[in-house]
Amino acid sequence: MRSPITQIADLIRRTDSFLVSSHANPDGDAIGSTVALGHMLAHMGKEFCLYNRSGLPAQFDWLHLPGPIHNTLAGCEANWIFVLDCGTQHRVGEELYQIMGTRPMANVDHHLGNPMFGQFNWVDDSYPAVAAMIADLADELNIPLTGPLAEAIYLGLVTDTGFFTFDNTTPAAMELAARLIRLGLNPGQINAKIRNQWSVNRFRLWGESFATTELFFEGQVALAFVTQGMMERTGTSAADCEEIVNFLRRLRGARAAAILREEPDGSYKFSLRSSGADNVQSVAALFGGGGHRNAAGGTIASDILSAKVRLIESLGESLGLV
Ligand SMILES: [Mn+2]
Repeated sequence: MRSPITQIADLIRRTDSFLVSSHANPDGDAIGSTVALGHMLAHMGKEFCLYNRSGLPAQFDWLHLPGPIHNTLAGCEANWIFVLDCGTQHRVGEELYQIMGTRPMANVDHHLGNPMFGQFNWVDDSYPAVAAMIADLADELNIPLTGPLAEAIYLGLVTDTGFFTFDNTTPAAMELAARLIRLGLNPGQINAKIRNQWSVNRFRLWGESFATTELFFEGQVALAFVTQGMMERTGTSAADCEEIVNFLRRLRGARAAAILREEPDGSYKFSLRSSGADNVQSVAALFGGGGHRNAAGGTIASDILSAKVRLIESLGESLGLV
């Protein structure tokens, strides 16, 4: 039995054109792995189309792209579809989801509970980031990890490990970073590009959201929320809410942090964070969501009050606090 990485390298060698995609509202790993695979396909002279339902968010506009990131599939022809960093297939957005049956698909992911929705599935939750999987694929294809390819891989690696602070900061993650630096990547320069991207509007939104912080179970669970009204008032969007939950987890004594974000339809998306053995993925799964043991999320279709109650009760039970 050949390893998944050998099989996927063979698939790339014998195929002419690709659609490379990831989840809507992309984070650094979604965009980084998309762009990195694009650079590799360009290096190999392949035809490809990069796609994200949300396009390229402004905070990533410093990336050197191998081609445009389309936010529509019009004109994107491809023999194979790559879906990167998607724990479930519907995260790619409606347009791509609708055509998923029409072409073979490679599912490359590191989320627990990925339902293996591709014709080809390379799913390995021991990887800290899909970008690290793409780096191994580059090695398999003898493509050097330098220049814009290295920057895209580093972006995915640092964002998914919380800049090497989460439990998924494995020796392999550090070794990959060391290799990229050894091959010429400048860590000070690229970290400034990745991190110093905030608008003053985002600061104002965060101020409003932090002001909603509540503690439960004697401070062991922290919860804050963001409403559509807050985003409208501050001129921000859902993308500006990312990371709030990571800061909430900094509260001393909090074992789990939760943020609820109102969607345009009035439902609430939630993100959960924990550390060590405290499993929030199992809580997210109760609401049909998913993710990793210490970082997970999903959607609750109810108003803020009942969404809060249901989430807090589930977290309390899961952490053995009730
Ligand atoms: Mn990821």
